[in-house]
Amino acid sequence: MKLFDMAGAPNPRRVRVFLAEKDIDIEKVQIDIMNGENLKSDYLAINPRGVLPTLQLDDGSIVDEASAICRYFEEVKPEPPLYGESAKSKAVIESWVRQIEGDAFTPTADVLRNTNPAFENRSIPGTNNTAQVPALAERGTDRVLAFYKRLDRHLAGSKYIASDSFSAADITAMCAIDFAEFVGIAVPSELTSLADWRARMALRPSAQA
Ligand SMILES: N[C@@H](CCC(=O)N[C@@H](CS)C(=O)NCC(=O)O)C(=O)O
Repeated sequence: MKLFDMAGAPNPRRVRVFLAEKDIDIEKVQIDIMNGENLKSDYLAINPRGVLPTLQLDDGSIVDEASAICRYFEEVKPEPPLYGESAKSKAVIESWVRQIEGDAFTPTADVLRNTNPAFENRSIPGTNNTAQVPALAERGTDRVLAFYKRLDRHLAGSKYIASDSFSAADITAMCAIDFAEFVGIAVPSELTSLADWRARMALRPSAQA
């Protein structure tokens, strides 16, 4: 089994943090998105979408999408549970993972990919040869900041995002917010519940993954 990964890339990091929390060690193959290695034929033969992360199982089959890969490992090694145990906690964690992907990850990627010259004609991840649309960057920042306000209100008095314990929702949000900061979207100082939660997450050893 191998994980196609790129150190520093935010979606692969979600899987690395998840594996660290589960104490699972697997082979990792580095693919450099910045020099377009993910769009070359060797990698496209593994994942025709040209995106990372990708998990290749021992039978050669592949799983992409960070959350789907994490769910595979949740099944293989259920402890500690990171996608919930009860019907309710599973549903709530899934809901938050999807919200964080849609309201933080995707709009942050829109900011980076529609402004940075390195992503000229690569405004959508993978093999899509798509021109940049600068207006999407402005919309992306607004969407992330609106989400931060909502998340801050939600976190007031809560230790974790989606359940009584640390979950895949916390991992997804930590990676999304660190990515947004890298792109230049800071957490506004008045959002103290979000900042406190973030500081606690950063103390977990898995945050270094
Ligand atoms: N929804 C996907 C997003 C995957 C994605 O966009 N990955 C980025 C790296 S963080 C990528 O592969 N980019 C390829 C490119 O820029 O061409 C997931 O959760 O895995």
